Amino acid sequence: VPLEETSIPLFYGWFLVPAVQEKVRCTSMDFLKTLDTLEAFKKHLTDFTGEAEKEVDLEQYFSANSGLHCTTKYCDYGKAEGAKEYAEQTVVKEQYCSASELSLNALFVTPRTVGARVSLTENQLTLWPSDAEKEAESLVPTAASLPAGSRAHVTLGCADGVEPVQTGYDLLEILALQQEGLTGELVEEMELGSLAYFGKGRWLLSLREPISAKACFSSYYG
Ligand code: ACK
Repeated sequence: VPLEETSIPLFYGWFLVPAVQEKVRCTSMDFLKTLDTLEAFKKHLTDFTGEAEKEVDLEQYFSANSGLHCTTKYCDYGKAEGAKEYAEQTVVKEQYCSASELSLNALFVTPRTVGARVSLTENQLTLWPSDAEKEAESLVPTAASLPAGSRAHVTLGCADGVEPVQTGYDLLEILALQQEGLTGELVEEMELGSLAYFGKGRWLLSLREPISAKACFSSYYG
């Protein structure tokens, strides 16, 4: 295989610096620990367990993700659509290895994934693939009508047998509901922010204070 064909990574993204990973992981643990003790959560427990009276320990339910990052472009070593074009963009080359502050403004939980929503700056959006939301259309029909960057997230954990790619779909699903005018059922003001329930086990915690996460734009080869 010629070198140039092997030089495209598995994915590009912003990689949180180690100290920030620790902070984000702790915040996420705190949230999960509290969420599964809330009466409102227990009321909708069957979303997670399928059975009425079973309990769930959310910290156990999700396997924590390591190497926290926000994917910009999944390339699959060049096999993904548009991978080569993305890698060749001047902005990608210019910003490669540069530091950036990601703003995490919400945490969300579904029976499949737990993640943090990332709100991208205009400069960060220059690295965002134009078809990232549209690509999710088969799973989230209205995804393409959401603003660019809507899918941006950090996967914090996945349930058994669930792939991390699901986290972005779960986020888009919640945002699509919001776009339709649903605000979610306001459940509770928590220390971290306000918690809303969107049905089918979908929970969104809008953070009172967004987490500013230092990250490096780079790539992962695996
Ligand atoms: O949590 P993530 O954003 O979801 O980070 C991982 C990373 O690439 C390595 O697997 C993401 N990923 C996997 N498949 C896709 C895909 N088809 N489209 C977008 N992102 C993907 C995954």
